[in-house]
Amino acid sequence: MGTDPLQELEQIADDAATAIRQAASLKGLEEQRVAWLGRKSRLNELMKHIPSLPADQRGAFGKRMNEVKASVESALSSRRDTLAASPARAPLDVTLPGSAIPQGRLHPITQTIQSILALFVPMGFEIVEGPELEFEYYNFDALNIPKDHPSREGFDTFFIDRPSPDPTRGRLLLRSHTSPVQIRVMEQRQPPLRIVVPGKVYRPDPLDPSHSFMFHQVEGLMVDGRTSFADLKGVLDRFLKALFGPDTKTRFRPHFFPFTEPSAEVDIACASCRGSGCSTCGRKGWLEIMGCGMVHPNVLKAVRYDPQRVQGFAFGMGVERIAMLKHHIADIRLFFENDLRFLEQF
Ligand code: 2U9
Repeated sequence: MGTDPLQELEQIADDAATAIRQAASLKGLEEQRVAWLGRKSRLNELMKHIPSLPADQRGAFGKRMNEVKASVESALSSRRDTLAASPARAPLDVTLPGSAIPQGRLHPITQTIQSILALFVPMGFEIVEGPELEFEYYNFDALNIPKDHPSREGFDTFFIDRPSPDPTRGRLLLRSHTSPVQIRVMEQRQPPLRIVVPGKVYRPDPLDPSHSFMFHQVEGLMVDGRTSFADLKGVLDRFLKALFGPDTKTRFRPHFFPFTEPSAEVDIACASCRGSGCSTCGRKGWLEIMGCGMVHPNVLKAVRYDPQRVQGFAFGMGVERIAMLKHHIADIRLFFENDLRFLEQF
């Protein structure tokens, strides 16, 4: 040994600390342990020189030797903890296919509402929304629905069990159609008016394959000085051909609604049997798709429009029913169960 043993000891301490810090795996660290503390280590070699040191230096040298060993052991143990916590990464294989990131999507009912609205907007209709919590006045009275009409009964409307904040407008309820929004718009604005109103509506029907206590409607209203039933037929025929295909046949069948006169239900020829009759259309050859009519003069009067000067048409449709017909879905409840196996198909 040419150099001073104490100097050599400090050098070993430095070299060991650096090498242990650089160990990149637990296996490499074990090699470091053997190299610095094993039988053939530089420390062990140095130990052999203790007897040849001057007697008065041996104690201090031995003490320093033990300190260096202890610090090597503690460096090994702390590096072992670090490596165990972050296992060495497998080398990145850039040729592997990427993992697919799951994509979200809009609910099929939202998609259906959007495609319905997208057909009315280019015909000049403006989209309007309104409250789901309503006064009896907007849901019934202003729409020419008589006080004794069965739809006002508790089993056809959800009434809210607390005092009305404005008794002159009647009780509070969950709207049973979106029509109250059209009343609110007419109260605020003057004709000409062309609006479409999407939204949730509530009816206490027992759940079954075609009924739910909450569903969605899109309703529309056009009012001006000369709007006729022919305009109504033109707009709805164009809408239904755009939604169900250019060969779709439509049929307007007389009906009754309190808020329109005359009123009609609109059918499309069943696409499954082309009108000859099958199970989809109940062997009738036609599917009932929406209702419509000319706005009743009493409804115009309720919003202080003059029925002598303005007239309008209105229509309404159930969104779930349209989505079910379009996608051949047999049970409305599927829309509300949030089963991803169903939702991911849209
Ligand atoms: C005002 C005046 C008239 C809206 C209309 C219908 C006909 C209709 C049904 C379709 C299936 C409801 O969801 S459903 O059960 N709706 O048949 N709705 S006319 O008439 C109005 C609306 C507002 C001011």
